[in-house]
Amino acid sequence: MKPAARQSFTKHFEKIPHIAYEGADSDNPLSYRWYNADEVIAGKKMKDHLRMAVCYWHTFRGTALDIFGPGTLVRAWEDGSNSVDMAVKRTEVVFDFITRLGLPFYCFHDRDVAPEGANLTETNKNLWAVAKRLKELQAATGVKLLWGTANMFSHPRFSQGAATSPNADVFAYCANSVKEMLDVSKFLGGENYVFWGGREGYNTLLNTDMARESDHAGAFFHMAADYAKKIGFKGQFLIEPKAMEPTKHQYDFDAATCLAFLRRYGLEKTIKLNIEQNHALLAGKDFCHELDVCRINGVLGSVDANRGDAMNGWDTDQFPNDYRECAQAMLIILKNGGFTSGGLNFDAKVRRDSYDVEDMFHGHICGVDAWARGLRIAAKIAKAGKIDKFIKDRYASYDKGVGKEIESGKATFESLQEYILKKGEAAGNASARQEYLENLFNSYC
Ligand code: XLS
Ligand code: NI
Ligand code: NI
Repeated sequence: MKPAARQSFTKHFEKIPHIAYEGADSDNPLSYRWYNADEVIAGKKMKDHLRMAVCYWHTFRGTALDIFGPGTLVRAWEDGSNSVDMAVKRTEVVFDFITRLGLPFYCFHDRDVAPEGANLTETNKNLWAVAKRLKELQAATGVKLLWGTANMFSHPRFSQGAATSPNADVFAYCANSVKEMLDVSKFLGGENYVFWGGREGYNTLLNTDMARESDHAGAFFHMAADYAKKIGFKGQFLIEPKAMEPTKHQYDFDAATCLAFLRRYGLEKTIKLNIEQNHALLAGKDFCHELDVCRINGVLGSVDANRGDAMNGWDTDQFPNDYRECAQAMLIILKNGGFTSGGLNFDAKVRRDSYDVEDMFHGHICGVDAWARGLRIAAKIAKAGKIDKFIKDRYASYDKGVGKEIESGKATFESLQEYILKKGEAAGNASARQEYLENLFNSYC
């Protein structure tokens, strides 16, 4: 870590050391047991494989309010106002936190960093006032912006959607939001720009013209792409699928649904996907299924690294802790050639009764180590090559004879009928060996 990153901007984390790698046997809960940023694994430093980011909203704007009661997290640095002054002061706490964790990136929505003003002109001005301070802090610490985004779901004006709202003024309002945030993301060197659908969806077809809403969303993305090109913003556009919550039918249900949308509007070369573990669960899919759908379609962009609870149907946004799932995910990411512009963003929050600043650190340390351990395991599995070989061998019948003719496009129904009639019956299937493979996978953990 560069010496500059050791500086403390605030006194709020005085009792917390800079989190260092101490190895698997350490009994210090404020240390990394698996994440050793500069250690080379599978040809690359761990920090460059994982590209981990702190998210501004949960960790610095969340108060843990829920529908049954108000927030419970009282942070000493907050003065209770939602002023620009407070917004600027808060940035120093954020960077103090990130540098103590030694992570290379952060992510934010426009409204996380700066409040709305009395009118839209003032709102835009507020955003730029804070962005200037963020740029100084990035330069002082070396922390970079993984992605920027705009919050187009909290304010009541977005209650019927953003670019898919039936109200054209809301569409225009959102054009301003994304335009400003693209400018800010460029200003801060953001490596990606994320669109999570927010309230883009519907609750009943009795009031919804799905075709028009879909066309409006397609037009919105084209305008965003045109503007990014115009200003020379080089960051990767990402859509973050989510199946439900807040609306019943979210338009970006899952990876496959997003792909169909991108292809319908000719956006498949412009936009990749940001896959969130918890959102995959809400779609009734495995996280790794969603990642692999992206990989085989060339749209694996980035990951919101959190975890949901398989027993309930909402976005619990917990810190990831299942290193075996992280290992399987890392296998897919490695197969994809690793991240390019993307990374792992901890879109996760501490529980409502985890009141202390220490808990913010424990949550992140747990997530960082789960993924770091997953990377170590995945690298071992990839190097051994046994699982890859098993999968390759399973399809060996397509490497020769009739299978090869099918894959090369030479076969027809007639040629195949002639072949199989002569044979009279298909060759017997080999065992798929799931139990053997699950045991083999565990042996690397
Ligand atoms: C909400 C989403 C959101 C996006 C950013 O469920 O996960 O936090 O990541 O808008
Ligand atoms: Ni997310
Ligand atoms: Ni989410």
